[in-house]
Parts: sequence; structure tokens; C-alpha cells
Amino acid sequence: MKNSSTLFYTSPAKAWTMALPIGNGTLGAMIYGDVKEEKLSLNHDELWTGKPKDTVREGAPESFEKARKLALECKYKEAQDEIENNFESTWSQAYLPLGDLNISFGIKGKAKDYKRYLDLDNAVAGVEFTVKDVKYTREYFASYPHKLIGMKFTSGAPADIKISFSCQLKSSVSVDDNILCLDGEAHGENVQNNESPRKTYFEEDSMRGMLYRAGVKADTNGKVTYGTDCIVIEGATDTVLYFTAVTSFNGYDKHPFLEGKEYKKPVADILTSANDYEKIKADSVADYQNIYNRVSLEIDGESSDASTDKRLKEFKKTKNDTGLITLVYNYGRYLAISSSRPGTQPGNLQGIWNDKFDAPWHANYTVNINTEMNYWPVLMTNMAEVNEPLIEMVKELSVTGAVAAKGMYNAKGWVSHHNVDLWRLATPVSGRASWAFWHGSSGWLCRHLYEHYEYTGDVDFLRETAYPLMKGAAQFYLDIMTEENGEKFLCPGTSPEHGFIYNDETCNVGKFTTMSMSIAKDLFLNTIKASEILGIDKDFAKELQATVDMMHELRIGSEGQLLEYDGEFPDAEPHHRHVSHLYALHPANLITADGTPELANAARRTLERRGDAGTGWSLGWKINFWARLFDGNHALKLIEMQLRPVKSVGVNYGGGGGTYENLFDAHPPFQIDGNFGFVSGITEMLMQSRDGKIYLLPALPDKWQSGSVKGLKAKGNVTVDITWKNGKVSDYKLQGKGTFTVIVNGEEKAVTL
Ligand code: FUC
Repeated sequence: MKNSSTLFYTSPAKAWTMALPIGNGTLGAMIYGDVKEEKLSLNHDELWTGKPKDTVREGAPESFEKARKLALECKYKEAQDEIENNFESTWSQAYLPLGDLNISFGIKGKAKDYKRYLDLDNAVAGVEFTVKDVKYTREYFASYPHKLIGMKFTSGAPADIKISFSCQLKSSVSVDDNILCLDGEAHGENVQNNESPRKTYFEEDSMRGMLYRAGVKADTNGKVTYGTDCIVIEGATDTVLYFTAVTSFNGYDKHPFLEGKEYKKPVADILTSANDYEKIKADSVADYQNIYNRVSLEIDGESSDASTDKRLKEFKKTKNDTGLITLVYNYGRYLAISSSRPGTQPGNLQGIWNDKFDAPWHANYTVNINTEMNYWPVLMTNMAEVNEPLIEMVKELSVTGAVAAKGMYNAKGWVSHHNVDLWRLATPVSGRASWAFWHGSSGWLCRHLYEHYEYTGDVDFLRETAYPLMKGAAQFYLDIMTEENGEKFLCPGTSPEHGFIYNDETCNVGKFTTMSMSIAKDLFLNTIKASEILGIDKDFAKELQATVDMMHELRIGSEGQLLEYDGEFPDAEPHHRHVSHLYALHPANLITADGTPELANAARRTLERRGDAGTGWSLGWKINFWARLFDGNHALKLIEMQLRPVKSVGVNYGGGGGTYENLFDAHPPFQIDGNFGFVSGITEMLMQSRDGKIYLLPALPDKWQSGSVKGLKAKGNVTVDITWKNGKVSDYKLQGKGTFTVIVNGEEKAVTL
């Protein structure tokens, strides 16, 4: 097993952030690997509290108008109070843990030669050790085609195994037709109560939540006994377990209890048809490799053979283990494939992995950066199908979002705010305006739809899916635009989640923000381009262009920085983790290093003033910013910071970002976005593409003198392979169709493929 594609440890996981994740997009498990008491902490991506509900707040449009008027009069604090008191709506629902599978091995004695691993080339995890000269092995994988988790345990001498479930939710355990079943129920509500959400069970059917069944089947050469709440196996040398789970979730707009789908029979169907372990495993590995193997990265340099925990510690000191960077890159691609596949839910704040009853931020979809970051790498690393759940979510959100646009703003089109959940919450949650009052996600998410077209070149997708959603999101911003002195802007607004000082007070609502203007402008320009490609909606495109022409420009402040709000106010927190006003630089391309050097310089000043420190995702975003500024050395500095070993799991909003022992990104706490920002950042250091241009090695750090990357995708559906030596491209291959400008070793070359 290669050290750039294998995580391994020489002792069991003592904490969840040391355990190893597997997943098939829907089912997730964290494997601890204890010698005697194995534990798999389990998840199902549909297991959320709540149900569809009307979250529009009465009187919201009037409140919005009041706030707008106050902001226009520069009464920022009053505008904010108005929003917080009379505009915002209810809390998001929460993602729940499914339960634990406990596998007790009747092993007595001390283990030797212990190894616990996750092999990214095959998406297989395992544990092996010897006790009293008897060798034990365990193997785990999650299968997308077979909808299950497979496990195989072998031992050199007959062994006893006891299998049971435990669960933090209302649940019961039984044996049904030789399947050990866990039947559980999610809470009908994640009620907000004095600022703290409480998950609540109700009696009335209309208030009940989602139901689910998890099941395990054993296939063994030992003697099997079924207890009331366990399976006991005696004298086995070979045992296979199959695990699956199904919920009553029947769509974001269906009541999960009253209109829930059948969920018990599918568990039995999946498990009874699972009989050939080796074939199921082979199918699953092939299915995974079909995506994973499209990209390969080699950066010449040291690559340590030490265990992953030791490598992290060592890296902090020497920063020399380039193989660790490649490992974390490959791990990010693995996590994307394992948490997001066609037909599943999009990856939430924790992907699909969560063991907490009260997960940080409810493990919801936080869409003021986090969910988007989850999907930054997927198109450029050639995994377009991994994007599908996000696209489906945006489709659904446009329905709830149209209700939110009308009900909250009396506006056309659709809108979503900073939190989304399984039920496609589109209204602003209650709480501080600094996070809750932000209507940028509909626009931001549409950038992913347009990029899906840009990368794949799929015009049918643009016509049927992306364009109508982009148009609806654009209609909303168009409809709520404010005009003053011949200029148009979105008033009022907040720049997530950072405020400014005005009249000695911290304010979070301004007349407008650079980010909301960039999001709207970017969306309008992409919508205009899309309408031209499709040859439709000429008048609408004209209206958008007329508005763009009147929109506030990006403005540079007295210290050369980009301004974040309407005025040059002092920052409330100069080193704040969000750098939202650089949206134009990344993910958008309104600022480019070669096209708009003055603004690029202002972006650089902004980053310098903000500082490098940050949460995991903040470091991740900064890798991408520096890559876009063509500064590979600074990007590498952020990569090195992101690989700092972290143990603490408490919420830290400061500069504590890093990496846990299992290579999960540490906000802290664990938040998966940083893993994905890491992958897109490295990819953008090696290749960028926009407007028919393909940049090879635009931000290569001095330290990465030679290497190769294969199988990346550039916009226009071009597959890109690059080999470099002595810091220069030595060979490259582009596969696709069309005419492009390739920027290679400082020269521009026109190529027709
Ligand atoms: C945003 C960020 C926090 C955290 C949370 C889930 O609010 O500002 O750092 O990532 O989302």
C-alpha cells in the first residue's frame, strides 16, 4: 500500500476524530478498531429531525422595507435591530447520528503487530493484529451499488463474536428473520428555545418525525444464536456481516411520518440478496475506482513510511513530507466520493459522518461558504457525478425559495439564506443578523450550476436545469435592487459573519456589501452568457446587463484593500475568518491576477491585512485565493498551516484550524469543508481554467520542483495531464474538443483540440 494513498495507525482509535470513515454517499461509518470491543459509529444521510413546514414570517416584507429605509439613512444598528426582531424566521433542523454497531470479540490477551488502515486506492478499511500467535483480520467497505456496508472478520483460531446496536434516539432492537434490527425515530422538531435548540418528540402523528430501520445480517462458519437484541457467534474463523439502513424519508416536501415511504422491507431485501462477499466487494471497488482513478497526483519529494499520526506530528516540525500533502489530497477526493453520489443527499457540514446528538451547528447545510466549499473540487477533479446531489438540492431549494422570496420580500424568483436543511429551509433563521440575514446562497449555488455546464459542456443541462434556476435566482436580486443616485445595489446587507464599527458600535448590517454585489453581478453575467448560448430570453438578458451597468463597482480603500461594506469603516475583527468580499477573486473570476491587476493587488492587500490564521475552512479558502493570485509559495504556507495536528474538538472561531489524526479537517471542531478546500486549492495551484484559457502550473510553489498530475478537468470538458521538472512544465496533454489558449511556462499558445 502506498504512503500517499494509505492512512494507517498502530493503535485503535481512542476518539471519533481518530476513527476511520467509510461511506457510500448515504451510509457512513466511523471505524474505531479496538481489539476486543470494535465499534462502528453509523450514519444515514437522510436522518434529520423535522418535517416540511411553513417558515415564512408574517409581516416580513414590511420589516424588510423598514430595514432598507433605515440602512439608506445610515442607521445601521437600527436596521439590524429591525431585521433581528421582526424579519427573521425559525431555526434549521438537525442531522442526527443513527447509532453504533458494537462488535464484541471474545479475545483475551495483549495484541501485537497491530495495524489499522484505510486504503484510498480501494476504499477499504481494515484492522489486523495477533494475540497469542493467532492472527486476526477485519475488513470494511461501503458499497454504493449494493447499498450496504460489508465487513469480514477472520481469525487463525475459532473465535466468539457478539453483535449489538446502541442508539441515542428513541429506538428498539429486535431480531426479524435472522436480521438484527434497530428501529429508530427522529424528533419531530429541533425547537429553538431561549436560543438553544431542543430536539423534541411529540405524541400527535402530525408532529412525529422520520422513522428508520438499520439491519445486520451475519454469514459465518461459526455457530449462530439469535438473542432478543443481539447476534452471538461461537467458534468462527470466517465471518461476514452486512449492514444497511433505510429511512421513511420520501422527499423534502413529504411528511416523513404521515407520508413516509416503506423502509423496513427494503432493509430485508438488501440484506437477503447480499450473499457473495467477494463479488460485492469487487463490484464496490470497481464502482469507486471508476471515479477515484481518473486523477493522479505525484509531487516529487520526501514521503514518509511512518504511521499517519506520526507523519502529522513530524510534518509540523520539518514540513518535508510532501507525500502527506498528496495523501490528504487523495483523502479529500475519497471523502467526496464517499459522501456524495447520485441519489444521495449532498454532504453536510460533516459530510455524512456525525456521532453527536447535538452536532455543532446541527451539522446542517451552512451555505455562506461551507456547503459550496464541499463541492469546489468535484468538477476540476473529474467527478461530475459527485455534483449531482448538490444540483438536486438547488432544484428543490428553488421551490421553497420561491415561497421565501414571495413571503419574506414580496419578490419574484427564488432565494435562500445561510442555512439549509433536509427540508430545504430557505428563509433566514433567527439569531444574529451577521449570519442569519444573508440572501446570497441562491446566487452562490447557481455559480455551481453554471460551472457544471462550463466543465461538462452539457448544453441540455444548461437549458433544462441550470438556466431556469439561474434565471429565478437572478429575478429575485433584480426585484429587490435599490437605486440611489443612479447606482444600483442590494440594500440592506451583511457580509458573513463580520461587522464594522460605526458610531462606536459593532454593526453587521450595512447599506450594501461587496460580497452580495459580487454574487449578484456574477450571477447576472453568467445568466446573460447562458441566455446567449441557449439563444433565448434576449430581453431579460438586456435588463440584466442594464442593471450590471448601474451596479456599484468594487472599491479600493485607503490602505489599498478592497472595501467590505458601503463605506470605509473600521473592521470589527480585523483578522476575521471570513473573507467574503473576495468572492470576486474566488470562487468568481471578476477579479483575476492577469486581467484586473489593480483589483488583484487590492485582494492581496485584503488577505495580508486579514492575516493567514483561521479556522480549517478559512485556511482552505485562503489556499484557493493565493492560487488565484498566482502565488504558489503563499498557498503552500496555508497548506502547511492546514496540516497542523489538532486534538481539541471544542468550537474555536479563532486561528486554530488544522487536521485531526484521521486527517479530517479541524475547524475546530471537525468540519469537512476544509478537506475539500484543500483539494480545490491544490488543484488550482496546478491548473486553472476560465473563458477558454487553460493555465498550467499557475501557482507552483518553489518547493514542488517536479511532479505530475493527470486527469484534471478544465472548463470546456478538457482532460489535462501535466508533467513538470525544475519548476517548469516539461510535458502536457490536453484531450477534448475546441480551441483554447494554453498558458504554459509564461507563454500563451493557441491550441485546437
Ligand atoms: C459559519 C462559519 C463558522 C462555521 C459555521 C458552520 O457560520 O462562520 O466558522 O463554519 O459556519
